[in-house]
Amino acid sequence: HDLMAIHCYNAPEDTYAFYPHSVRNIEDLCASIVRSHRETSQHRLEELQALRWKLFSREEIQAYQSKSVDEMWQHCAIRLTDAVQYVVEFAKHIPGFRMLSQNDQIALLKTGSLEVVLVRMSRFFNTENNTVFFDGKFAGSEVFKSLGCGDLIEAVFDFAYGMCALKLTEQQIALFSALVLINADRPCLEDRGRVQRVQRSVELGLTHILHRDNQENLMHKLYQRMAVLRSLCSLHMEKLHWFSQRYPLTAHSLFPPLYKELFV
Ligand code: CLR
Repeated sequence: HDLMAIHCYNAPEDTYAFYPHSVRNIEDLCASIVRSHRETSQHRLEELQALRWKLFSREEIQAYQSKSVDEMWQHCAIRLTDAVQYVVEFAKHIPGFRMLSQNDQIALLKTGSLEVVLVRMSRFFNTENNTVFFDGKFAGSEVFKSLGCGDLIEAVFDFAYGMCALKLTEQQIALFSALVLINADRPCLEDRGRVQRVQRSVELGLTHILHRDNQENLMHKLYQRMAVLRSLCSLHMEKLHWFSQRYPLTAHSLFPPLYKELFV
């Protein structure tokens, strides 16, 4: 059980964040979430900006395209799992998250971690040529051809493009990611009321930031993005199901344990 690594101890110093009543507490809550996002974001925006024209060569693209289906799935599953691990770290430092039962922490991560990875993908996306930072360079959707799920890849790239169009700041991305994760409507929650209280505090934080930035109109668009995220994740599950029927050996012995635990 790899997710056990998130083993929760009560963190009394977080208690105030359960329901911040004053603006000061809302600001502290936002600051914690933004700090956690920054510390777990893998690459700073300036770094990515500097690399944005580092593209794969024709030969490198061909090498990805001539990988076998299972080889490419395994490769992508490893990359995704790595990204999920950073999201688990991010979650642990959202005030209130560690006060949830271990069951509820795991339930939220199971349904939300891939969604947060996809939100984070927009930071790694170049809209000028529709490429994503992958394996050290920027890759177009053709790089993922050998996975055999072009519709999923197109949908994921479209989503990243749409997220970029919102031009969110790092702080807005941080708060939105926290809101995607802390969702009291997820299945299998033990103490929905408690999750709801944490969710409300994060919602207050996001509202506060959007108000401060004079962008309240974004809230509605962000809720629309959340609906798209759900459909992407169910498409991912569908593809994974198809894949593991076809290649049970790879799915069972070559996928990273955390990937299996979350999705298979
Ligand atoms: C997302 C933001 C993370 C860093 C990161 C790591 C792996 C990347 C991912 C980002 C975006 C989506 C990605 C993934 C590896 C494979 C996956 C490019 C940039 C593509 C869409 C293929 C999905 C294949 C599944 C069907 C297994 O902080």
